[in-house]
Amino acid sequence: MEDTIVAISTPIGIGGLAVVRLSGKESLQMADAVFRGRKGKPSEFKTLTIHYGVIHEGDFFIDEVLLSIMRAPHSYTTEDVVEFSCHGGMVSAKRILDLLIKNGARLAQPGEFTKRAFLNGRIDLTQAEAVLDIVSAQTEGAHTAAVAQLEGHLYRRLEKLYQHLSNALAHVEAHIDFPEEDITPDTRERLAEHVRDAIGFQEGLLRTARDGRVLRDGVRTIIVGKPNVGKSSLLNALLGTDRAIVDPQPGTTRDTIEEVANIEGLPLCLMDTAGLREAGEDVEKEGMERTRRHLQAAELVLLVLDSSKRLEKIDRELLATCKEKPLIIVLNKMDLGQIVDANYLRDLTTCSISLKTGEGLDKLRKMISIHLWQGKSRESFREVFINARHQEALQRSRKALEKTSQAIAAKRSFEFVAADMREALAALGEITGRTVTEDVLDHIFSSFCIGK
Ligand SMILES: Nc1nc2c(ncn2[C@@H]2O[C@H](COP(=O)(O)OP(=O)(O)OP(=O)(O)O)[C@@H](O)[C@H]2O)c(=O)[nH]1
Ligand SMILES: [Mg+2]
Repeated sequence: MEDTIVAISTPIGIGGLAVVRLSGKESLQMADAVFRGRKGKPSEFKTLTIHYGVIHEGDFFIDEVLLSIMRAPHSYTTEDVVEFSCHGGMVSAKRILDLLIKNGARLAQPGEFTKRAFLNGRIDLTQAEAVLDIVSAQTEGAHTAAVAQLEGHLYRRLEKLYQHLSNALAHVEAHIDFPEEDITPDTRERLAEHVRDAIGFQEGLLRTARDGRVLRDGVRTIIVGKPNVGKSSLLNALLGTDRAIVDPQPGTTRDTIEEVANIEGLPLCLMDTAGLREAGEDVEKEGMERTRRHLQAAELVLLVLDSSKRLEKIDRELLATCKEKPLIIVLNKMDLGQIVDANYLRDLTTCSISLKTGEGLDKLRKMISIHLWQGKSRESFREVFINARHQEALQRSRKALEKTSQAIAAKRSFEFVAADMREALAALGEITGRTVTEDVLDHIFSSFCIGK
């Protein structure tokens, strides 16, 4: 990491402030070249201090800034870091960036600051991923979980497991190296127990994958029903905005609308669809086809029925289709009376609401949140939740440990046992970044934005 990197760390657009971040050996000298303050030069400033001044190119004044100095090793990357807080908008930050590049800095790649923090040993890979989770979090739940991961909750659990297994491996290797020493009869037994404990530990982590997906990606939820039953009204009510057009005319929604709603701190990826009816014009048919396709991919279905009317054939058909999915039946328009055939819906999860008066909406939110989070409290957001990459590596590691178990039980030689254990450890090491290839790193950091 010889070169000094620079990037704009705030989104480009109209706003009060923007931040340009510079990291590397030459940061302070480069700041000296472009910054003019009342007293002193950046290379003389103490660490963790802020300084008012201007950025200039020769006699040409570019912008007023506040300079933050973070000297190595106590900085985001552990290198010398200088941050320029300048005016927001499209131009100020860009001109400072260009000026620093002119002075020898290199434009940072996506995620390169965080990658340096990892390569310099300040954080592990799960913490680097947590940074990405924090900036892409859409709800409080996702954010809280990401912050806990950045604090090292997941890292510490994985390290404990890693240490436990590598201690066991050290014993096995000692037996391989000194075969003349007697293997006490309980050696295999104790080893088998250690491996079983480790598998149990892995399974505990693997069980968090589903909730991790809910927090990070949300649950794909589709709103379906006949035309005019109140699907778009439901979307708007759950979002808390007038996103979709609501109209007394049936067939209002033609295109699918997708938005993320926040249900008690959890993200729900909501999709409003065209109303389904039996036959119709070609345009409508296309809408219905699309709805059916989306229905297939959905993880939760909100089927809206008009509770003031009797069920029609299309309602029954929809019920039959949706029953295969996690389903909540929303009996809307309860303000107009309850005529719907309740007996027919007996064994299903239903919720009576009126989107006109707002009655029942809180209860529906609660029902959805129970589906998403099984009624656990908000405290649980701080627990450990693995992501898809962790899950894949953990599954590989568990497989290797199962092989280890079998090798021990079959009384195979310790060489075989050790080989399986090393495989399990290598897969575990990939999660925290102990043993990681350049490809994996590139893959992780390429999904970051520039400036992170
Ligand atoms: N009385 C009453 N009217 C409602 C209620 N919910 C929605 N409506 C009305 O029903 C009509 C249709 O609502 P939408 O939300 O557009 O229904 P939709 O299912 O999206 O309709 P399409 O997009 O045409 O399929 C509108 O006039 C709403 O104001 C309710 O709970 N009670
Ligand atoms: Mg609609």
